[in-house]
Amino acid sequence: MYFHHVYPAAVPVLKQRRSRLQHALLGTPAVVSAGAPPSRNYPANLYEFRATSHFLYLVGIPLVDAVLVLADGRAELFVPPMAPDDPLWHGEQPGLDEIQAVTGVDRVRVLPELPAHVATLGPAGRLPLVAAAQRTPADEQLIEAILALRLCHDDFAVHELRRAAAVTVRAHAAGHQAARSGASVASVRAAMEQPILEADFTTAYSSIVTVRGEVLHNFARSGCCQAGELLLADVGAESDSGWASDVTRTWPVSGQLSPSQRAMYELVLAAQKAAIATVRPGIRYRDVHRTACRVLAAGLRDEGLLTGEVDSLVERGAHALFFPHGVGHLLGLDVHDMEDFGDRAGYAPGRSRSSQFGLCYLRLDRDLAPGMAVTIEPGLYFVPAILNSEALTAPFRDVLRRDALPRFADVRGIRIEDDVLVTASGHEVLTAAIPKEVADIHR
Ligand SMILES: [Mn+2]
Repeated sequence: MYFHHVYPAAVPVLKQRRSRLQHALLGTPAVVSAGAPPSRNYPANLYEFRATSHFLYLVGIPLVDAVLVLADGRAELFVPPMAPDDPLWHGEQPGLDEIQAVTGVDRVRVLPELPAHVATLGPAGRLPLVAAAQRTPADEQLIEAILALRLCHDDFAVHELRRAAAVTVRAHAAGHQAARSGASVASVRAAMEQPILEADFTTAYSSIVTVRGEVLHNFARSGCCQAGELLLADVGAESDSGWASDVTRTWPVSGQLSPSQRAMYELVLAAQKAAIATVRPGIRYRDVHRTACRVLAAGLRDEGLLTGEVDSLVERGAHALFFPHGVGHLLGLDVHDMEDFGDRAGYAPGRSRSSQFGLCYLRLDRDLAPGMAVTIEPGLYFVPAILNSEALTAPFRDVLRRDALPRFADVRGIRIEDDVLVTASGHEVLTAAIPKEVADIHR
């Protein structure tokens, strides 16, 4: 039971979040657990602790094994009792009164008192989610209330997203510097994560740093950057209060894009800018995705990789041969915010995923509203697993120009990703300070 990050300024925010949640729950109690770090093979060696996002949202600090109980308009926090040798191993521990002061809860108690307290309450909603088969109406009510609360970020959350973005700017500047011919891929990753660690932040997800960008989730970091290759870096910081950023850039190792790389890079950039330009309150996110798809399909046709009419190519999903994923997702305390709720976070009631290849990987289809944060991350990839697949390419035999593929052999994968906040009048790119124009990624 210990913590080292304290945000006294956040207490009114935390109180407001808890009271808004209780208001939405209409008297149904809620029990929200922080969780505990998993061990690495034996109990004394633990992975770094990261409290559950719902707990962080409501309590503000990561308290191992703690449980928040909201009931009858009160917030009570249950924490593990201090072990006699805790100060020996972990230093002086905060007292219950100190935890109460920094979280603003009504009362802090020790964990052994939790069962008796919960027994006095009616059926409570529980988080983290229990298995679907065990879910009660109170659990469902809590999911809906949390969703309504966390979809649109309050000012403090936006402040934290900006802090995460600011450190991510430094990480990408370091990465662009380090991505040179002969540098190991691992050293580029190290250069990018250094500013994140220096800020006492962590990465919001496992960094993807690779010269094989066509492997979408490539966590292998072996090998060296060679002149002529593109280095794709998908690296985002998580602030010390748990808020995420998620940014991808693609750089030419030599400092100059080849003509084929430049054509594809400019196309991805155009698609990204067009998609970002549509972000405003009320727009349906699937239409943001479609905007990117249309730009990409038109460009792929102009470059001789596809033939046919753009609307038809997009309708049929031909662009997905080269852009197989969705244009982005919700961003918040989780890099894919609230995906612990599955598609209930990303998909509005009554909407569900398409079965069409490409569109089936779209993680978000809500009408955007002020305070939502999303990523916009189109890409173009030459994926053997797609282009060599009879099942995936057969429907497009009439529009896919295989004869043009060899010209783009040095492209592999390009993605450009920024974090975008929906504002009352439109949008703000939180990560706009990270260069992406061709002139700025060249050196
Ligand atoms: Mn992303």
